[in-house]
Amino acid sequence: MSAVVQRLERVPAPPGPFRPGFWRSPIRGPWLTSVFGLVLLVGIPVLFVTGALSYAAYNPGLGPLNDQTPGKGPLGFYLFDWPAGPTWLYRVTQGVHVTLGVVLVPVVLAKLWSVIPKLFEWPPARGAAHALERLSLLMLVGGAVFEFATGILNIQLHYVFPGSFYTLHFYGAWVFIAAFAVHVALRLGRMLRALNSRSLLRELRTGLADTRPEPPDAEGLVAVAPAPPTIARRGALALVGAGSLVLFAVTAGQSLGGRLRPTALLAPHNRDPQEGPNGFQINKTAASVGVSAAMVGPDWRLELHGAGPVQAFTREQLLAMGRHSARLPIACVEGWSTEDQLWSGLRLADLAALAGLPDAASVLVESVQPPGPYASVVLRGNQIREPRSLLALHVNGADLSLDHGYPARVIVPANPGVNNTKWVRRLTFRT
Ligand SMILES: Nc1nc2c(c(=O)[nH]1)N[C@H]1C(S)=C(S)[C@@H](COP(=O)(O)O)O[C@H]1N2
Ligand SMILES: [Mo]
Repeated sequence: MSAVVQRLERVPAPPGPFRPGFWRSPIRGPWLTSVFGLVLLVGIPVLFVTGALSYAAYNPGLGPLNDQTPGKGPLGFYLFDWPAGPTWLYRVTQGVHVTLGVVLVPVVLAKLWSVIPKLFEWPPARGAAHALERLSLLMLVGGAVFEFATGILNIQLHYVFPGSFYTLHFYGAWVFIAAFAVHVALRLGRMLRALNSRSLLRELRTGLADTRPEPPDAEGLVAVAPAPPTIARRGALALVGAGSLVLFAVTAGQSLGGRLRPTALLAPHNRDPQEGPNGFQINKTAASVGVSAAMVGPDWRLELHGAGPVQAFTREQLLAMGRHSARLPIACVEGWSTEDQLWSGLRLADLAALAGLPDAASVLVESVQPPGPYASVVLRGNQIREPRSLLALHVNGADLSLDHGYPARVIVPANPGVNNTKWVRRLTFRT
């Protein structure tokens, strides 16, 4: 190793970005890098925790149906029974996850810009420790780019990696957070010193004319031959902050709802479809997943499996069995959510009792939809017992529309949207 390193050190740096004089921004330096770093130091753990919570909310303990992630084994160590309430729980955790992820994009880009000379360090490795450190940075940068890119592609292009997004994003998150933890452990002291080296308030009062480079640093972030400044540090901070603010303004409405909903220009489900009781976001229309009106016509039956013989009910029979109501939102893994809608139908708990398993530990919910993603899910005992968990037949006083799951759909408090199966045809309760 050391022989290789010695030989490399004698090789002159290739021209271009590997040469010390190439990077000339006069504002690049440890202080600016640390300001962006501080924002990410707070933001990334929130992203990670809310993402990990979303994974728990999928109820992956219930077997391969809800959780397509193979061999997750040790990474699922923290899983717990996701609660069936408060009703807004998943709206909040996933709204924060997606909105914060979008809002941090300019900060991540600025942070990468601020350290870009390090990418072209010469020689590429000065020994084993340095090589290892650079490898961990590769995992850090690669992990960050991968996580942000897959997350954003998924919400914008609507499940671009059919079936595999979840797996990619999940494993990517663990690689990224491991590299992040190493990076923080190695750099925290340096970051705090750099932050203390200048006053933020003073920087905010310093205009272009008074902008000077930071003092030369051992890290090689500060330009050795700085160009005259074209933007002050406060200008750079304002640019990044404004970018984040604009992204927030055109995204957050999809989760906040109300009068802010139309402001969510970047949200794939911003377009509030129609007026009327069924006039709230539709994720997959019936047509888009191969569900036709004929499949849920007069021949439709709800099959109930449990302890006794299989029972089958027409919609009229279900309607005659009574009606319970609950105000619940739909909160999608993509981050958008609806206001509470008034759902009514039968309690899952009552259906479990009817199936002869009042203490059912789980229920397999199957849709008339052809087999594929989201055509079936498993719900847990605590979700079945929660009295606001419904097999809904009505929403906001009207029949469910075909796109919202007519003749019957599941709606459970705090459940990720993806587990609220539409066009239900069979419930299989199990102990
Ligand atoms: N059968 C079936 N149910 C489904 C889906 C689906 O594709 N097929 N999509 C799910 C997803 S991802 C969400 S967010 C919610 C959205 O419900 P909505 O379209 O009524 O708003 O339905 C869920 N139920
Ligand atoms: Mo969803």
